[in-house]
Amino acid sequence: MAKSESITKEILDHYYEGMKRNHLGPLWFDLGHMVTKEPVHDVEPYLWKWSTIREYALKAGELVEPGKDAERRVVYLQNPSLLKRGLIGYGTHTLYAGIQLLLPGEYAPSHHHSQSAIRFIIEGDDKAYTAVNGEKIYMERGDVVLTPAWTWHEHKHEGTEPVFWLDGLDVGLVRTMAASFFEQYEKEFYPMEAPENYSSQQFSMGVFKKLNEAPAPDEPSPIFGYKYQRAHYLLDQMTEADYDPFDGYALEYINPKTNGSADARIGTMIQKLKSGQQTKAHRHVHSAIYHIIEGTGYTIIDGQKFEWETGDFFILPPWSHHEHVNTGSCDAILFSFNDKPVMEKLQLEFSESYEQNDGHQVIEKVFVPNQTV
Ligand code: 1HN
Repeated sequence: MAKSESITKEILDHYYEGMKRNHLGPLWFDLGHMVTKEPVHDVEPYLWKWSTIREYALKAGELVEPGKDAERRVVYLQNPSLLKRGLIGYGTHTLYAGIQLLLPGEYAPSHHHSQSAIRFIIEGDDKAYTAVNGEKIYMERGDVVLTPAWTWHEHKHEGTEPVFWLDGLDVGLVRTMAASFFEQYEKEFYPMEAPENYSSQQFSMGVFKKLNEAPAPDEPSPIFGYKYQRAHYLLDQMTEADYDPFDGYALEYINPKTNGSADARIGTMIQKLKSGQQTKAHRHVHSAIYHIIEGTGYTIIDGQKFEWETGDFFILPPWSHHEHVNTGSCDAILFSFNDKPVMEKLQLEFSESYEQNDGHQVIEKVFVPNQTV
């Protein structure tokens, strides 16, 4: 590394030690650590069985009460690879997933925060609602409910059966940006300001705009509730021409004002694979958390096989080759949420297909979840 013979090891050692003491560094050694050829990360894939999550969430129903012992009664998914770095509540480096349980008659009080949140209803029959800025959105199995950043939201159960849903938030992203704010509403409930399910009903009979209405690229979605019935119908209408080699029959939830992602920062997708279908492998910068709405199959992530069935959750880390296989006799339907909108806005999104072996990975390892109870 020395420029000339006269520069001795002693001179260099003295120089580098002095640099260190003064909290300076030589870029000629360290550029490769800072600017890597490809994304480098500590996010490992993981899979949780629904039977385990459900058992722990139900038990929480006996142990803690929302609005009293807990702001929310939620069992969250902790990625073990990120806990090693002290990152509590991280599913991926940007995304959090938790399972919330609300029992008949219960409520969770109104609050807001700078994190965006999406919800996917796992068990529910339209008798519990999330109120978003004073609008009640009733929640049925398979529905997606948005509570975009800073919207006031609360939950209440008016029915007779337990309701479980997935909460997906951009906890890691907001933490990295040092931008977390949280505030409780001054009362337990925010005033009801809009008719029930108003935002979704307003758009269910067609989407219109006033003549003088300008495009609104930064406006949040006017829809807070996306019904499963509609998503399922649209998936069933898709033809061979709509089949995506990497994602099968896939739909993204959108904001009709912008045509972009329904939530500005958290992307949401539903996809279907028919019996026996197998997608081709690719990888992208954005990370995702998957939930199996129904079906049986597996996903290969960087050569590791993750076997799944209805209700399971798995982590798709950034920049990891992945392909999905439906091994069941019925359709497999997968919901996922991701950080793609952020990557796209920051011009960091990039993807590439797996070129070897006709686009399919070789299975080198089979994942076994840690089931110590
Ligand atoms: C939150 O506000 C909810 O409103 C659920 O139901 C989970 C996890 C982290 C931060 C805020 C909710 C949350 C959360």
